Amino acid sequence: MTVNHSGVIVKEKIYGPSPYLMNFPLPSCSGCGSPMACKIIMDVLEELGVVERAIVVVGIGCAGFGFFRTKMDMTMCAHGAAPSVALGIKQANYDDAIVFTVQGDGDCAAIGAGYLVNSAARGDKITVFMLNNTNYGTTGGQMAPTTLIGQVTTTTPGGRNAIAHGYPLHIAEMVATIKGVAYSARGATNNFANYQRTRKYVKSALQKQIDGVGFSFVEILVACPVNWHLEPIKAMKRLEEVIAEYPLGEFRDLEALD
Ligand SMILES: Cc1ncc(C[n+]2csc(CCOP(=O)(O)OP(=O)(O)O)c2C)c(N)n1
Ligand code: SF4
Repeated sequence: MTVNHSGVIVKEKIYGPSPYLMNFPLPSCSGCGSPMACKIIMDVLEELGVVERAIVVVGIGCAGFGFFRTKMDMTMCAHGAAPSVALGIKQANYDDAIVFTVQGDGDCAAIGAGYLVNSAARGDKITVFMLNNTNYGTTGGQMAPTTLIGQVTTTTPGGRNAIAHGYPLHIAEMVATIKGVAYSARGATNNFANYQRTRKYVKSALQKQIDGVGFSFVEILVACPVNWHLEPIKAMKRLEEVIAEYPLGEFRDLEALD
């Protein structure tokens, strides 16, 4: 509390709803991790003071639902094409806009893999956030490239089998090998420590774009209780298994491209 110039005690806001959030319910299921990841991204944009020049490109799926109630410029685009649409917006805005995508793992790592890899190779000065819930959430829980070995999905009712269905794809590590990439990391939302760590990764990725270094990427592991057939708390716990396959950390962090 502080006293203003008229001697009146005023309360300082130390926590509360963001002025950039509209108050209406999200379409996400209870316990869905995707809005948590969106909240991290929004908080970091506010902290960096760039919300008003930020433009989000959401892919097709549940991943971007958290942005439906933000007061910022947003577009949705064809499944997988978000990095290319983001690049077009970035170029049209002469680098002034902070442009980022929010995509599911199916959108980004399956149908959108070509867009992702070539955007990274060009060193597009955009940021891609891939929310990995190890399945195609929106369409009822089919296998994605990121599905764990043994995981039951609607298209792998006996569990994913490496011989029949291939191995899980480690996107953050793969992106980190591409020369146009300034930053690549993987975070998670399963506990407070990892939430804060992810926040740091999101901030570093957006800072690379602000500094004009190159392409930046953060994979965020999130829960999908409905398609995992788990209650929300158990789904959060299951993220530990997902982390065992997909270790958290920074895989590339450059001040300038080679
Ligand atoms: C070209 C095309 N193919 C298929 C679909 C159907 N489709 C909509 S959402 C989706 C899956 C999304 O899964 P993911 O990207 O993992 O995101 P999540 O919903 O899990 O966040 C699919 C296959 C579509 N909309 N467009
Ligand atoms: S289906 Fe899964 S990813 Fe989609 S809103 Fe529900 S819990 Fe979230």
